[in-house]
Amino acid sequence: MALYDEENNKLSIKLVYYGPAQSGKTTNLMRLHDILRTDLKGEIMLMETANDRTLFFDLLPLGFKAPSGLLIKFKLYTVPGQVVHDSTRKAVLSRADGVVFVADSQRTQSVNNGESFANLEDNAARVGIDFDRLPLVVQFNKRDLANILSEDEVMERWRAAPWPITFSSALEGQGVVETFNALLPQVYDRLDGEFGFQQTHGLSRDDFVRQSTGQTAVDGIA
Ligand SMILES: Nc1nc2c(ncn2[C@@H]2O[C@H](COP(=O)(O)OP(=O)(O)OP(=O)(O)O)[C@@H](O)[C@H]2O)c(=O)[nH]1
Ligand SMILES: [Mg+2]
Repeated sequence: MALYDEENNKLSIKLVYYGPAQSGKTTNLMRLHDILRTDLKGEIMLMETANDRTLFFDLLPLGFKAPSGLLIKFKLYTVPGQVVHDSTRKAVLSRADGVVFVADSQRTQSVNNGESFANLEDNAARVGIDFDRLPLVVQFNKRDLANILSEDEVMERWRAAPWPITFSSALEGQGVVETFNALLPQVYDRLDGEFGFQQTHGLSRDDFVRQSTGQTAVDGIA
C-alpha cells in the first residue's frame, strides 16, 4: 500500500520479487540496476550469505518526478526463496503494491514453483493483501538453460491465469525490463484512483511506465 509523504510530496511504492529459492529474483534486481537509466536510481543493497542466497531481502530504489512535482519512489525488494525463511517473506510482502513472481523454467522446478506460488497466496492473505486485486506478473526465468518447459507448455499450464506471463534470462539481462514493464501499468491503474496520477499530477499511464524505466519518448519509438 503506497505511502504518501506530504512534507516531501513523495509517494513510495513497494514492489516485491517473490518465488522459489534460486529462481533468479536477486539477479533480476541486479540487472535492472545495470540496465535502467531512471532519474532517481539508488544503490542496490544485497543481503546474501556466502553462497549467494538471500538471507533477508535485497533492495533497489528507483524513481522519477511527475510533471506536478510529485516524487514517485519505487522500492524493489526480493524475498528469500528458501522455505525456512517464511516469516521474513511475509514481512517483506507486507504492504506490497505489486509482485513479480519469478518462476524457474527448469522442468525439475515445477513443484517448487507451484508451492511457492501457493505460499505467495497464503502470505498475501495473512498480511491483508487482496490477492485478486494485486498487480502481478509471472516471469518464467532461466530460458537459456536446457531441459526447460517450452513456452507453449507454460502458456497451457497458466491459461486460466489473468496475469501477464513473461519469459526471461535474467543472467543475460533478457526479459528483465520487459517484466518490470508488464507490472507498471497494473500498478498505475491500482493507484491512480487514490493518488490522482492523471487528474492531479498530469501523469498518463504511458508516461508513468516510460519514466519508471528511464525511457524517454524517443527511446520508446526506437
Ligand atoms: N542459467 C541461468 N542462471 C540464472 C538465471 N537467473 C539466475 N541464475 C542463477 O541462479 C542462481 C540463483 O540466482 P539468484 O538471483 O541468487 O536467485 P534468488 O531467487 O535470489 O535465490 P534466493 O535468494 O535463494 O531465493 C545464481 O547462480 C544465478 O546466477 C538465468 O536466467 N539463467
Ligand atoms: Mg535472492
